[in-house]
Parts: sequence; C-alpha cells; structure tokens
Amino acid sequence: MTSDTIFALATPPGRGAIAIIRLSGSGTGRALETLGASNLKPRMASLRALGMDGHALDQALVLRFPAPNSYTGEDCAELHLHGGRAVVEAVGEALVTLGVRPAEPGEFTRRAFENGRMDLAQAEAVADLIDAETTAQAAQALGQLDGALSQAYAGFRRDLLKALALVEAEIDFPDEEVPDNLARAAGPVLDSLIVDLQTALADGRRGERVREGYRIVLIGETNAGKSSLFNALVAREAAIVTPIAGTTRDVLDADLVIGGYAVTLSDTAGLRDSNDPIEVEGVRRARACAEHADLRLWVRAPGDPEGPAARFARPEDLLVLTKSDLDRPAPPADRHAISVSTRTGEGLGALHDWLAARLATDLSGADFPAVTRERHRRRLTEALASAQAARLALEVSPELAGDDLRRAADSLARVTGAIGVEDILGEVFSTFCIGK
Ligand SMILES: Nc1nc2c(ncn2[C@@H]2O[C@H](COP(=O)(O)OP(=O)(O)O)[C@@H](O)[C@H]2O)c(=O)[nH]1
Ligand SMILES: [Mg+2]
Repeated sequence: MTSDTIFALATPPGRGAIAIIRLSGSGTGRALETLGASNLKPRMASLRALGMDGHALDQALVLRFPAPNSYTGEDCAELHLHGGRAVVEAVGEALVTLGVRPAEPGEFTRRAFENGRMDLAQAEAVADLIDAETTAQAAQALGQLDGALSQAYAGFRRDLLKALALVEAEIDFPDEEVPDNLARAAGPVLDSLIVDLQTALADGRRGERVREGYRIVLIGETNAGKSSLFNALVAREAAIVTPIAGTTRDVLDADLVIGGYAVTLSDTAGLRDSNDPIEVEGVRRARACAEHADLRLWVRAPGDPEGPAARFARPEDLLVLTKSDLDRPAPPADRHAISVSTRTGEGLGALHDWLAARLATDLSGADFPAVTRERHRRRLTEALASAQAARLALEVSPELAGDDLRRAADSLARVTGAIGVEDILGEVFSTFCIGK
C-alpha cells in the first residue's frame, strides 16, 4: 500500500530542549537521505548533521523504524532536533519541499488502525492517555491500550459466534447428523452471554466517570455556606460569597483532583421559592445539575430553619454541617454527617479524606471496565437487546435467531472496529465438526 508521507511535531510547540518531528510513509527513507541522514540502523539512534541545499539545519539524533514494525505499520522516523522554533520551522519547510506533507490530527494513529497495528478501542486509549490528567485516567487508558477492553469484547463476540454457529448448523443441515436440538444447545451459551453483557453494563459508569470526571454537586438552603465550601475545596475564591441570601445564581463548575481521580465540583443556587425570575432559573438549574450528580453534598448550617433543601435531599447524599466555629447545636444525629468550618478549616481534611475514600469505592474495581465511553455503552446496549431477542427467537425460528445474533455480533465489532462477522464465523465454524 502506498500512501503519502506525513510529518508532525510530536512534542509540544514552543521553545524546549528537544523537539521531535515524526515521519510516516513510504517516502520517509528518501526524505531522510536527502536531509543527510543515511546509513541508519533500524531502531538505533544516530547523530547526523541535517541540511538541505547546502544549508545546515541542525545536528539531530535520528531514528528509523522500517515497516511493518513501527507505530503506524509504515516506514517511520523520528528527528530529535534542538527545540528552537527556527530549527523546527526550517526542518518542517525542508520536509514540505521534499513532498512530505504535514499530518492531520490523529493521522498517525489512524494509519496505525488502518494497518492493523491497533483496534479502535486501542486508538481511543492513545487519545485518552495523552489527555490523562490523573493517575486513575492514565491507568485506565493504559489498560485499554494494552487490549484489556478489546479482549473483553472479543470474548463476548466469541460466545455470540459460537451460538450463531450452532444456529447456522440447524439452518444449513436441517436433517443430517446434526442433532435436532442443536439450536437448543445455543440457549445456555446465550444465557451466560446475556448475564455477562448485563454485568458489563451495570458497572455504575465507572469507566466513563474516571475518564470524564466524577460529578459532585453542592446543594442546600441559601446561606448554608455552599459557595464558601466550594471555594475551600477548589482552593481559590472561585465563587462569590456574601451574607446576602440568593447570591449564587448560575451553576459554577470547577475541576479538581481528589485521591488521584478527576472530579467536577458544582456550586449551585440555594433552594428556595423566590419571585425573582433570575433566582427561579438558578434554582431550576441547581435541581437539574443535582439530578446528574454522582454524589451530592447536602450542605446545612446547624440552627438554620429547614426549607426546600431538606425535602430535596436524599438519604444517599452526604450531609455536611457548616460553620462549626459558630458552636451552634448540631441537628439530631439520625444520619452520618461531617462538620466543617471554612473560617477555621476544621473538618475540611476529614471531608477530603471521606471523598477520596468514596471515589476509590465508586471508581476502582478488581475488573477492568468494559465501557469507557458512551460509544461503547451504546453498542453494548444494542448487542444485549439483540442477544435477548435471539434468545426468544431460538425457541421459534433459528433463521430469526441467526439474524439477531449477527446484529449483536455487528454491534460488538463496531467497538473495536473488527472486520466483518463472516471472516470470524469461518474460524469458529472450523472448530465444529459438522457433517464430517
Ligand atoms: N462563621 C462562619 N461563617 C461562614 C462559614 N461559611 C460560610 N459562612 C458565611 O455564611 C454566609 C453565606 O455563605 P455562602 O458560602 O455564600 O453560602 P451559600 O449561599 O450557601 O453559597 C457568608 O456570610 C459566609 O461568610 C463558616 O464556616 N463559618
Ligand atoms: Mg452560594
């Protein structure tokens, strides 16, 4: 396969000690030679004086990765240049002159996928790893890059195709040596697969929450101390704090890291009835935001009268009692609560520790999650629906069951971008000694 040769700066733009330009494509070797980098041993670093038309460009460390053992599967190279803007620009211009074109975003990884170096889920993992800002995000992306997610899907798909092979045998050899109840044999296979798919989907959105951030929302009455707590947790004066009830109107989001996990914390308007249309809208937004929370902190100042927030709060919300420095009587201890003061800092450490423990409970698990994106969840849900339809059809029509099973296998294949069902079907079929 011939494709044009591409290059891109692989390190962040700007001034640095080293800048790496990466190349991929069949023209890589020729471009390197023209620039003065010849006699390179595969995958070994060599120092070369790069130049073009008699102009010196840089003294660079050059690495060549011949196809197919490279990131993209094509001839690749890395130029480790001195990281000055002028050097990088001049080398880039020289490459363009030699017919090497600047790469589109994601083009190297796209080529890696197209050349079978990785599947779609792994390509997504590359993007996630580059975007990872917390240790948990990095660990999850690394597991996915390693193929953990792809293997889970391949396992589901293998079971589906096993069931499909049994059903197809019933269709193709209706009255040969194949036992009559062959399609029935597919029942138990499908039953256990359905349980596996349900388990994968019932993961509490762990993978997506690690990747996108766990949503914690502060709710409570006006003046309970929500915005003060918000500022304390994000360690800056992000929200306006005043003694005037109804100060906060918009939902205010801040990203932070707790215990190695990405968290989006939201401060909201105090829940109360109001005639002010702006505040009414703020309260509506507060409620909507709280609906999508993974965890809600019900913020209460002891001694303040109970209002709408008490009715809105749920047993699973964490009760945070504020203004502990004021020594007000604590409410009846009918639920777990953490007392804090943003004046003295009392209790903030305990709250932080409680949150870190809660995140670890909710987001870490022995099993690697099968779902790290909405895209995966959608396909898995489709596959489950088709598998369930196939299970019902099994009792009446092997043909219908076959159609449903193909649909289910297709949905799963879309997650990893695997090739058509037919190829794998042949493989699976060959292990069944049908009609022989
Ligand atoms: N003494 C004391 N006052 C606080 C504390 N936290 C907040 N306040 C005061 O309570 C009032 C309302 O605080 P604010 O954070 O705006 O509450 P919100 O309406 O729930 O966002 C302000 O006057 C704050 O200074 C605290 O820990 N101790
Ligand atoms: Mg506020």
